[in-house]
Amino acid sequence: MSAWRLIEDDPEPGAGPATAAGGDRPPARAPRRRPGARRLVTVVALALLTLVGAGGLAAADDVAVALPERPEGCVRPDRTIKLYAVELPPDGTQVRLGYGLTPETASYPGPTMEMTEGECLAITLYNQVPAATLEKLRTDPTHPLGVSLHVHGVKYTQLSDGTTQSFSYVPPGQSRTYTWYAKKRDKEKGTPGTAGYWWYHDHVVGGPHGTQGLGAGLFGGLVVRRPGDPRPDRTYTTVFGDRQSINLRRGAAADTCDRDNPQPGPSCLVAKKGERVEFIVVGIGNDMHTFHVHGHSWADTRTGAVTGTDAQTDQVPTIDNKTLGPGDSFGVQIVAGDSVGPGHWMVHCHMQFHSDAGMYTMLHVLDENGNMPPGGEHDHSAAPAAAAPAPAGAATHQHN
Ligand SMILES: [Cu+2]
Repeated sequence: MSAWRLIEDDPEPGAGPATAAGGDRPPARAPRRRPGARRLVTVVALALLTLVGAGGLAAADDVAVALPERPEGCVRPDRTIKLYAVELPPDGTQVRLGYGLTPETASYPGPTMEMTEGECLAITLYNQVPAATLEKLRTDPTHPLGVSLHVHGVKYTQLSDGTTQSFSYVPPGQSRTYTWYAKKRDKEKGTPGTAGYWWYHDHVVGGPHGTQGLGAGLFGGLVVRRPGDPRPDRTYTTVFGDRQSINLRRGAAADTCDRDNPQPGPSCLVAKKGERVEFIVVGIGNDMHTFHVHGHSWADTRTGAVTGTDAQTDQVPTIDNKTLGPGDSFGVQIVAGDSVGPGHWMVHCHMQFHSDAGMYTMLHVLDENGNMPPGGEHDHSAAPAAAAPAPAGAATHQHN
């Protein structure tokens, strides 16, 4: 009875006559056992089940439009964004990919997305990564070539899932529009809102889970706010990953701030004293990490801020270190240099063998005028990843 059973019953090639499901396959989907073809059947079968479940048998002719394009509550997008997936200059032999609001500004992490609860966002993703590059990253020769946009935390329909299993990916040279909906809390149903700190990533490059796309840089942060949430002056996305990496960098490469003219970016965390600095913290890969900032602490609430009486705020822990597993994300807001002043404040994973291997960077807190006071110099020479023996070209960057 189950649609899944239908797929599992599909015989091996040459094992017997084609099932009804097999006979439905378009000829263009050959060879027969190609995973995509099986998935098409799954999608159609699920759509049929959905119709049946909804008492919609009379609408059998409309199977093709059974899946909604947008989540309930999103009548039409409030805003549209163009996003490009491109190949970046390689790091040694390591392929690098990035998302950008323009092809020229692509980076890893990709641009930070910001939404407000109740908002519906349409993002058109243009795949400009050469097919040859995607082929190089492919771990299974039958896996389709493409990139995608898969998001955590907000609502989307299956058409915006960003997987090969649901055909919601983008082949080379093509584009696709994904719709995200930042649902509000529904007090009647008792369902929560989507305000919080999330992330988005590829789910297709290399294999069905996008492991190669993630390792190459196709990820970015998302924050969903509620009206009235405290607004940060600066937002940084820090993605903690395998090989002791922060944003796929480690040791000296994780902190490339120009001492005289620091430009905020993925490898330069800088703020002036008194600015509210927001971190979107994300875990990728296979390892556990912790997020720790020297000299600063925060309330472990959705926004990092506390309001209310002392008795109420005593219910909220104040922390300066938080555990992060693969796929987890959370947000932190601190006031830079609050009561501790300017300086070079370390941001690192507190698993000791990770920090020892270079899993650290710096939050450079300047004074109110944007200068680092005398005496604030710090020593770059202690970068152990550069000092320790390492494979050629692997001294400071993550390599898969
Ligand atoms: Cu770690």
